[in-house]
Order: sequence, then structure tokens, then C-alpha cells
Amino acid sequence: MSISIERIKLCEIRLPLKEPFQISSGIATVRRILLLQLTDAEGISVWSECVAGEHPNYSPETIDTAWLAIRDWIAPRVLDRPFATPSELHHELQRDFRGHNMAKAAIEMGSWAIAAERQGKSLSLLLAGTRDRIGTGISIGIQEDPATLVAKASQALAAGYRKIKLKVKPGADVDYVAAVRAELGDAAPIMVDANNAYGLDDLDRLKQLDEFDLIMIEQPLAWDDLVRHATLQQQLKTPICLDESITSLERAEDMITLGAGRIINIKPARVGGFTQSLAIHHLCVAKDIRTWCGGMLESGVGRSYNVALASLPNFTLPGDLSPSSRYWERDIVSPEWTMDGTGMVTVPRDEPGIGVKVDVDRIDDLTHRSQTISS
Ligand code: OSB
Ligand code: MG
Repeated sequence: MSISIERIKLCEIRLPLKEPFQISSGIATVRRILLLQLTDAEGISVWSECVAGEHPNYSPETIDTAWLAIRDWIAPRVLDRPFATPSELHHELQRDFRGHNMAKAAIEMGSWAIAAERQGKSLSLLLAGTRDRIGTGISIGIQEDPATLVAKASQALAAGYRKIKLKVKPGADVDYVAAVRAELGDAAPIMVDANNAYGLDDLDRLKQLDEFDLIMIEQPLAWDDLVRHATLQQQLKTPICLDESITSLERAEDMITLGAGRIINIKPARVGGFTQSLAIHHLCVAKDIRTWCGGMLESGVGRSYNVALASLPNFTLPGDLSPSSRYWERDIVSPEWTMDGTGMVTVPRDEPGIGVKVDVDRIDDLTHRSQTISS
């Protein structure tokens, strides 16, 4: 029962965020989202999402480079080729083909959805996920002043979120986190994410953040750095969590070898898809490294893949899997993603494939450009 993709449709849609999302390296107001519809030789059709952003401020990839990579390099490698498994497709996309992980992941993860549909199983079951409910965290962007951030963080805690991530940068950090800690109390599950905003010469500031009993400090230093993170981790009590720096299984091994961090935020798109995500997950089980599933302001399509992955047993920390209504007036899937009052998202383990219905008419309405590729 091999997988053979016959047609790839690319659609760029634009979804306005309810409120702008600012991180240290940039701001998003309208999310330009690349959706893919993959159709296999038996007529099964699935939707997947490429999570690359508009600008290369998170990783070198953007929605436009991903479009090009899929059209010119990825599609020709996979179209009408039988792959015994999604992992085999992954390996074909690695051969003499550097980078472009998010573009590759959109196809690779879609091939897992095709496999799930064909077996009549949910993605979660196919990936050997074990949990039907996952703890949910929120990622709160950089705000104008501490008071605004405190109000948003308090609201999030009251809504039930199990992890509250505050985006920080130099100047919007120590005072902001202090205010949130003071208001939410010592027991509140708070962390920060710097998206590379610091250097080793900011050690004093980072040591101040170290005093707030944070669950972790995510990616303080450069996006492609491991060695300096190792130096920094030796100076901090708080675990460092790596996001941008972990682009493959090997980088995860390097992190562990060097002591560059103690927690990994696994975003399947960043590592080229589920094959690598599973390998990193299993490595972390063996090495006693905690993991959680990050987010990229996905639509409900991309989110369904993250939720399936996060149902694996070692995703022990709450994921950035906020409900649809946190981001959008209306999502493009039904049911929309929701969270209960105790901060849990339900994994649709009994539904085949990605577990939500994609609103194709709405995608048509939102589409700015599209292209169908077949051989
Ligand atoms: O660093 O985790 C990040 C969004 C865009 C780019 C990078 C990051 C993020 C988030 C959002 O933190 C998480 C979410 O989807 O809610
Ligand atoms: Mg991050």
C-alpha cells in the first residue's frame, strides 16, 4: 500500500490575526498562510499547511521561498513516485537537498495524513500517540507596557492555560516578567521566549530573568547557535529550551552532548516533518529530555498536525496549541480547535486523518493565489 502523490495544489490565503503578534524579531498582523491539497493516485485528498512566515525572521524560509521550493524541487521528486512509507518520502527529500525544512514538512506531513486516511486511522494513532487530551499553553506577544502584559497573562491564567509564555526582548523583559510574577503569584506556570534577542554580553539581564522561577527560557541566543547556549546554560538555574536551533535529530543530539539546553520545543515543520519529529521525540525519551510541541500561528489545518504529534507520551509539557478563537475570528476548519476550562485540548483520535473538516469554500474565498502542480 504505497503512497503516490498525483497532484499538489498550493493556495495562499490571508487570515487577519485578532491582534498583532509581536516577537523580538518581527511582528505579524495578517497571517499569509500556504495551504496544500495533496491528492494521491487513489483519489484520496488531504490538506496540509506550510508554516513559513512572511519574512525570514524566524528561520531563513518564507512563504515565498517555500512556494518556489515545493514547485521547483520538491514536487518533481515526489509526484507519481511510489513511497512505501512517509519516512521513505522524507529520506528522498533529504538526498542532496539542503534546508527548506518547512517546505519539505508540508509535503511529508501531508503524506502521513494520506497514510492515515488510507488506513482509516487518526493521525494520532498512526504516529503512535497515546493521549487523548493535551495540556495547552499560550504564547503572549511583546506588549507596550508591563500593565498590558499583566492583564493578558491574568486573563490567560483564568481561562485555564497551563503554561503562559511571555515573549521578551531587551528592554521588555525584567520589569515585564517581574510584574506578571507579582500579579499571578509564585505558583503560576510562566516561561519566556526571546527568539534570539540576547547575546552572552547580556548575561546580567539573563541572570535577572533567572530569578523568576520560570519553567524555562526559550531560545535566548542566536537561531543557529548551540555552543554559546551551552556556556549560558552553565550560568543559569532555569532550563534553556531550544526552538530555532533544533533543525534536525543531529542538532538535538548536539544540544544534549554540549549541554546547550534541557528542554526541546519540537515544531514538526522546523525539522522537516514527522519522521524527524518522531526521531527527536524518541531520543528525548532515551535521554530524559522534556519536550513540548510549539506553534507557528497555524490555521486549524496546521494545528491538527501539531495536536496529533503532541499526543505522543514524551510531550509532557503543555504545547503552544491555543484554541482557534485565540488567533482568528473564524478558523478554516470545523470543528474549530477549542480548550476546556482546565486548559486541555482534545485529540480527535477516533476520526480518520487530521480529524477536522476543512472548509474548502472558505479557503476559496480567502485565496490570493493558487497553483496546481502535476506531472
Ligand atoms: O518562537 O515559538 C515561537 C510564533 C511565530 C514564530 C515563532 C514562535 C511563535 C509562537 C506562537 O510562539 C505560538 C502559537 O502558535 O501560539
Ligand atoms: Mg520559540
